[in-house]
Amino acid sequence: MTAEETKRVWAALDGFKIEVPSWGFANTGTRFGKFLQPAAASTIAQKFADAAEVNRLTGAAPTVALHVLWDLPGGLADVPAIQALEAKHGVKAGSINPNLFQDQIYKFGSIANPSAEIRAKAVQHCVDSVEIGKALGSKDVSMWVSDGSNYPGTQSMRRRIEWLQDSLNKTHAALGPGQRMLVEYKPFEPTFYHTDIADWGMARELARTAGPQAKVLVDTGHHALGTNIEQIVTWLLHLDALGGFHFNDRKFADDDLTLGSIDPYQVFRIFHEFISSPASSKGDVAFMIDQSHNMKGKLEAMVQTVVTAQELYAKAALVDQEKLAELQDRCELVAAEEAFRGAFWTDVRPVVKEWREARGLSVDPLGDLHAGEYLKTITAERAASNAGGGSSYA
Ligand code: PSV
Ligand code: MN
Ligand code: MN
Repeated sequence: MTAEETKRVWAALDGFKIEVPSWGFANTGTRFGKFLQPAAASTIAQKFADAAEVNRLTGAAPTVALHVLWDLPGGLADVPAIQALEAKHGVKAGSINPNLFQDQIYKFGSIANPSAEIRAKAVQHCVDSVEIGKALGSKDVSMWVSDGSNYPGTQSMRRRIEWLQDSLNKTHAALGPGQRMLVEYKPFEPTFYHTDIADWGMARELARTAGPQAKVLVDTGHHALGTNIEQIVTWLLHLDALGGFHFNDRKFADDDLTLGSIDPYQVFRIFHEFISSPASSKGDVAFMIDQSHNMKGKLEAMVQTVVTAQELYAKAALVDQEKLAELQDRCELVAAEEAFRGAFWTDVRPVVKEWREARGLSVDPLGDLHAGEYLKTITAERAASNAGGGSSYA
């Protein structure tokens, strides 16, 4: 690796931050049940402590995404407790995630429900989430709207567009000056016939009509298989409409597996589109993790994902943009492809290690997690409360 390349990778790593989700430290399951882990976090205090350990080991995860219903069940009244945890652990609250899918009233939808009364309740929850964000000084409210329908003809997709727009406009109107509303999309699940915000075009249009502080959130697991996600990312960057990512990996659907476990080349390609776009369009894009698969140890999985993200970002930073552009212009296909994936094939682990050393970080985050006291301590402390055993069928 040349000195210039090393410099580029170090600069990229210095600027690379990725948010961890509070729910990624907790026991989660599938439709079929939960397999409990002895070290999984149950309380928000435990989730903050785990997030702080990930940040200590990697130096790249200074914020933790919060899910309102799970982490602040008391709403605004819970803010002082969160602030105390921020002060104690040195990691900050990140994006605020309203919960629009769990309450019984949301059986037929939340902010796009045919009932004006239920829509109003859902919007109030979103506005409350905005207020929590304001109180915590956190920038993003991430809107994952699970609304949709399961059978053709049972709902008016057209009228639901109007309800969605109205609800998102109201939420946007509540935002403070530094805040943003991120609109996430997903083609399926929990509903299977139609989803109200099914793709990036719908999310972009809803964000555009809601106002200038609304942007699109791309979750890598929320696409049909084969979709060219990096092209969507490029379009959103071009439109100055990209607000952030939920990174994870999947084989089939929204599997929420650890980043790069199935297709690291795709993550590299996404990072490359980000890195190679003009500074003006990518100034404010939030990198977040949305993973919650339940087989790997939660903390190990999170450290593994952050480390993988750093390594893939370093690889993307290695691409010689000038050279690549010249080869593309001359349509030298094989040379261009090799210049591109040559960066992907490069083993960046030594240079990332050097960077970790120079920054006073752990040079082997996963190894240190295993060797250190933290994981042992929380495993012993939490084992009893995690020993209940999940039901076979949820
Ligand atoms: C459900 O699909 C989901 O995974 C969405 O991606 C949200 O971002 C996440 O849950 C948290 O609500
Ligand atoms: Mn997501
Ligand atoms: Mn998802």
